[in-house]
Amino acid sequence: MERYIIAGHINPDTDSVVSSIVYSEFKNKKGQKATACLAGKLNKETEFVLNYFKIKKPQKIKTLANKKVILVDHGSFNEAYRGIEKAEIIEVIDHHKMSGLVTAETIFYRTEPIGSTSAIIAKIFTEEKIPFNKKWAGLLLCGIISDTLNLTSPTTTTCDKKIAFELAKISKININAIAEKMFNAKSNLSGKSADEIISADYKKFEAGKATLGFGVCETTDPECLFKKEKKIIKALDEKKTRDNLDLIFFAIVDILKRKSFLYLIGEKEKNVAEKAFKTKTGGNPAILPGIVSRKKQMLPPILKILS
Ligand SMILES: [Mn+2]
Repeated sequence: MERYIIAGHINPDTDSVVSSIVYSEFKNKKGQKATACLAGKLNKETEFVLNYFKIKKPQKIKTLANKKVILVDHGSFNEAYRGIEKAEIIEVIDHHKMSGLVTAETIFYRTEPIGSTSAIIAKIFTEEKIPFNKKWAGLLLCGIISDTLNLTSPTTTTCDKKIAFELAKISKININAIAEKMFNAKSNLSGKSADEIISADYKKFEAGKATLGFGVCETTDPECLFKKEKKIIKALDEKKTRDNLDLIFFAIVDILKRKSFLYLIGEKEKNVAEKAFKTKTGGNPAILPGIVSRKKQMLPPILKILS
């Protein structure tokens, strides 16, 4: 029997990593061979989560080429690990907008407009009547907490909440307590360069004829980032050139005060942001009260202006 590789997106976050780990356990339970693979360096939050449950981090592989691959938490080549063009995609489980995945064969493709891939994985266990163990439940719970900012992001659905409470019961974990620990771990940026900070949670999008890059840093301590402002702006400038982008955005998301600081490094970015958020942005960064989600609140108005 051939082994499946289960891969999350590049610039991995907690949701993508725990989804790949727990889904590989599910596949193994179903008698299929599957291994989770790591699509990049773990962020500090994910490191904390894996340590907390004493789980080894997934192995890194050189390439997905010539492998049978299951994609979790993404469904586009843009965000996939290297070698995907030459891989055989078997299955996709995701909660992002569909963006141009082309396959040679019919595949299992599951996407739901909910707050996290982890919640979809939990649903699959329930549907297939596979019981969770405490660790798997705890891992998926952390994936939900991470993607939904502890069930507060506008991406959160009642389904995420219901599943999170069930997983908390099974894993015997206090949701708020572990969320605080995760967010503190995530906010520890010591030893990170400005380029690492803007690239850690970074995605590329096509909009009309434009290519844009959009980095986000969710934190409980924005002040620590403001101190690195000059270096961050320089790093954004360099990345824009290096990656051949038409526009680049970077948002610091204040998890506790529920607002964002959006860096606008050029006239193009300023014009688009002013129209998108219907605000005279004026200063740099532009302050966006109540806005915390790139996927649901920042990106859609920007893409609308550009297309
Ligand atoms: Mn996700």
